[in-house]
Amino acid sequence: METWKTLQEAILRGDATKVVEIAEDLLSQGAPPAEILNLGLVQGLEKVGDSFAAGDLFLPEVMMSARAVQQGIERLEPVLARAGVEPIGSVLIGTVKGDLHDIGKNIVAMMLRGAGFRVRDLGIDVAPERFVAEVREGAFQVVALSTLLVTSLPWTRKTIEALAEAGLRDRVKVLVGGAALDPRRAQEIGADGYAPDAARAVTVCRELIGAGRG
Ligand code: B1M
Repeated sequence: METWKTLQEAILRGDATKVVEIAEDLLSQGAPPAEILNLGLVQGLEKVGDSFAAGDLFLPEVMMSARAVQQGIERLEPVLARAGVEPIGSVLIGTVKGDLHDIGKNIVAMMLRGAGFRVRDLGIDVAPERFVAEVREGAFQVVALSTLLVTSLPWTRKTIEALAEAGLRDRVKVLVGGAALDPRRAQEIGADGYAPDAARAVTVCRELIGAGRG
């Protein structure tokens, strides 16, 4: 039987084929997809991050592991997403300028879709003016900004300021999250909400649009 440990070992090796194979085996054994995601894929990548911080892994290896996790997530997405449900709200999501990290942001987007939100994902390295243009064009209730790098934090603040300067700040709520943020920083930069993980991003989004906890 495949285990979280064998999944995490495959992630550390950056073996995408094996990661997808183990995720499929776990699914067919009846493991809940949310557990495969959180106990297998996300924890595996956290171990990669620890090894990187300790100098035991180098950037190309981290990239291989990240790619393997991304493929595992893509395999889980159809099982996690709930199809054919009337959207409960619309969210515009992206990783802020200067930041290329997207795995956490992708999980947040996936969980929001699974919870019934319509999500438009602008990807990574998104400039403030792009967010502004999209909010002007679309009917979004929440703008969700992901920031992992401390060096990109000023761009999160600038994105919120750009929405205000464009006269759009009252039209949307701003949710922020990612490793560079905490509740205090979120408040300092003028966000309406902060979530430490994808599950709580769903809860906070629901609260921000007044849809309750569901
Ligand atoms: Co980079 N990286 N990285 N990296 N990377 C970190 C973030 C770092 C902490 C590693 C370290 O030094 N220990 C460090 C940041 C330090 C800092 O700023 N304080 C770092 C660095 C320094 C860098 C580079 C500068 C390295 C270099 O070039 N020397 C470089 C920067 C490139 C750039 O962005 N301009 C870089 C590059 C990369 C890779 C490309 C190799 C790869 C990214 C691949 C990809 O995303 N497609 C990568 C990775 C994989 C990591 C680590 C190892 C893992 C990140 C991850 O995906 N975690 C990371 C170390 C770590 O976090 N332990 C690290 C799993 C993911 C599920 O978690 O993203 O935290 P996370 O998302 C969570 C929550 O944060 C939250 O929910 C998610 C799911 O629960 N969340 C939100 C995220 N967004 C949210 C939005 C919300 C709400 C919640 O609302 C809007």
